Amino acid sequence: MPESDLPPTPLAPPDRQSGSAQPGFLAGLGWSGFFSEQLAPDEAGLLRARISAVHRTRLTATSESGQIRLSLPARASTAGFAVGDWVLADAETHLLHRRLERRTLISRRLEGSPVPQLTGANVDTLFIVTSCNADFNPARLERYLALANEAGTEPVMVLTKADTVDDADEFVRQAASLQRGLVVLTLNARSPEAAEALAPWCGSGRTVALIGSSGVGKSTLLNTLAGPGQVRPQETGAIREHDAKGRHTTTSRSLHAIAAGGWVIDSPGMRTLHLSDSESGIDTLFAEITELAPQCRFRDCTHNHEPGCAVLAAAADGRLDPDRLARWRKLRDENRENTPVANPRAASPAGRRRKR
Ligand SMILES: Nc1nc2c(ncn2[C@@H]2O[C@H](COP(=O)(O)OP(=O)(O)OP(=O)(O)O)[C@@H](O)[C@H]2O)c(=O)[nH]1
Ligand SMILES: [Mg+2]
Ligand SMILES: [Zn+2]
Repeated sequence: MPESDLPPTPLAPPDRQSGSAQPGFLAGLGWSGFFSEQLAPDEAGLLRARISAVHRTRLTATSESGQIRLSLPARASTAGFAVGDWVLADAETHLLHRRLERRTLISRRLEGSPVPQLTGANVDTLFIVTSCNADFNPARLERYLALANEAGTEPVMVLTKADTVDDADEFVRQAASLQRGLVVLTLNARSPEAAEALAPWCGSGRTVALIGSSGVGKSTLLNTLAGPGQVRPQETGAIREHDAKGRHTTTSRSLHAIAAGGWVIDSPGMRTLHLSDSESGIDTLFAEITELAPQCRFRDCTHNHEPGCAVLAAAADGRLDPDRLARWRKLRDENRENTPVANPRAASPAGRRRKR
């Protein structure tokens, strides 16, 4: 990739790119006490920068000096860096010094790859984007929710293309039933009103990441949030009419400033999400099942067949949705299968590694 290939549009509105150190700039970019506490006394003079794009051989970042390309130490790799990471660098040469510990990290294992894919770091809110059309799939949305819960980010369900249906209520009802207390919004991602609806999560210093399948309107939403009069930060692409599938228009992750003062990480459309290392995220997602478990006769009840099982009893008398129970079992089993166990001697299949 050419060296001049910085993200195509300004990462920050012009006044943020002046190069002058403005008061509050770092706080607006998401810096907080969590990060300053990590600084050693001799690191006070280093530049603090936030990664805006991760390429195979280079990192770009936004900082008080505007958008910069970080110089990497000899033989250093960009693997292990995520968009949204805070790093320290030399203020003059922009030589990378180190990455700071993350507040949150959205990551997943990819089948056949030893390195996790990092969707975003230091994210406050995950906008789970789906559309009021054939893309809407409760089982897939539950996977995204488990990912958000596990990462410690607040999930918000954003249903786009509400303008294409007569009535979005059934989509809202189904989405709201997926997790207790879940905020569900319907909107037209192309309309300026979408920015108003999303404003509570988009203020200065806040970071939002967008996930969802291709074609649901993630980049359209980002362009709307960037505000009128801005160069559109991202390309968007039409979907196939017969099955509403997108064409994978966005191909890499990137961090963008938005009009409300916050920051948005846009991502390529996700294909399949296999869960791993997500036990607590799944427990939060299926709170109605998690809460019944202590009433089972056996402490290690699997809720598959045991006598005295409170979960099976609830499913039998209609208090628990049998479809939810079936999907919970599937996710629990998949997560166990994909998650390295804490005690390597207890691991039966070869290749399992210690849980971090
Ligand atoms: N009518 C309508 N069209 C929308 C809405 N949101 C997105 N679109 C259209 O849907 C298509 C796909 O939008 P994109 O923003 O490219 O979707 P994406 O999620 O970024 O897709 P990938 O980059 O491929 O992952 C474009 O033609 C958009 O104009 C909406 O709320 N209403
Ligand atoms: Mg896109
Ligand atoms: Zn049970």
